[in-house]
This record gives sequence, structure tokens and C-alpha cells, in this order.
Amino acid sequence: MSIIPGVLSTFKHHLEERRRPTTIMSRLLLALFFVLFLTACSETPDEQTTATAEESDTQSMEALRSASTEGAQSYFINLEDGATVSSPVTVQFGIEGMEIVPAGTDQEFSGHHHLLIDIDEMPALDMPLPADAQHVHFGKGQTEVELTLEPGTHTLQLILGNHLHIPHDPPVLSERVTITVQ
Ligand SMILES: [Cu+2]
Repeated sequence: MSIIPGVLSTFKHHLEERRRPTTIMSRLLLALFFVLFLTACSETPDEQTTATAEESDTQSMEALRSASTEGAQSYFINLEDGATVSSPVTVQFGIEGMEIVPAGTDQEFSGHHHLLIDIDEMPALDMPLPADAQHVHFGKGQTEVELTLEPGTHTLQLILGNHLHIPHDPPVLSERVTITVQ
């Protein structure tokens, strides 16, 4: 009965179609769900199944990264490591080897700037960068910001993100500069 495998594979295909997330947000929610799920039941006998789920999820996020050009880097145009500045300070972003485009523009070798403020540990490079006061997105393609900082020592670093805010492969980073705000 050769019709049965055909029907089964059609059915399986249908299931896979249904399971495929349609938007990035649902992929992210799915990723978050898997992380929580894995944390909750990492000791269960179901380990084989969950490991497979984690693997395929990692692959799908990995596939959303974009390639960078060789030697591409970002840099601070008007800030040097060790500089003393007054707040608010205008910080200008430079880029070499890549093009700056607004977020959402899926174009080869391009992206938008993100400023990491006082970040000690680099965020995950295979996921969208967090968005908060310490991970600032410049999704309109801006190349400078007027930054208000508390007096004291601060670190600043640029990282480029692709159309989905995911760092490139390899990541396009600036030097991490330490500045003193008077
Ligand atoms: Cu972004």
C-alpha cells in the first residue's frame, strides 16, 4: 500500500507547517518558552526530546544572524578611551566596512548602531540585543546621541545589529572606552 507513506508525509508536512512560527516575535516567545521549559524540567527523563527542541531552536535563531564584512568595525568618532567629559556629552558613531540602515531593512552588510552603557558582560550574540537604558538601539539609523550620564566613570561600547537587532557574524564592535564624567 504505497499510498499510506504518502498520506503520512503529507500529514507530517502539514504539522510542520502549522508548527512553524510566522513572526519573529513568536520565534522569540518560543525561544523564551523553551528556555523556561528546559530550566523547569532539565532533570526529567524527557531529556532526549527537550535537547532536540533546544537544538533546533538554536539553529533557527542562528539562521537569523547576518554576515559582516571582513575587518568591519565601529568606533567612536569623538571619544577616546580615558577621556574626561561633561554631561550631556555628544557621542558620534563611526562605521567601517558596513552600511548604516534603519532597523527592519534587510540588506546585505548593513545594520544599525547599539550603544552598550556600563555593561560588564557582553549580551548574547545570537539573539536580538536587549532594549533598556544600558542597551540603547538606534533603529532609525542615527549616528550620534546626546547622552546624559551621572558624574563618575562609565564605559561605552558600540555593537552593530542586523535588521532584527541581532549582532552580526562575526560581531561588529567598537573598542570599549572608559570615560569620566565631571
Ligand atoms: Cu536594534
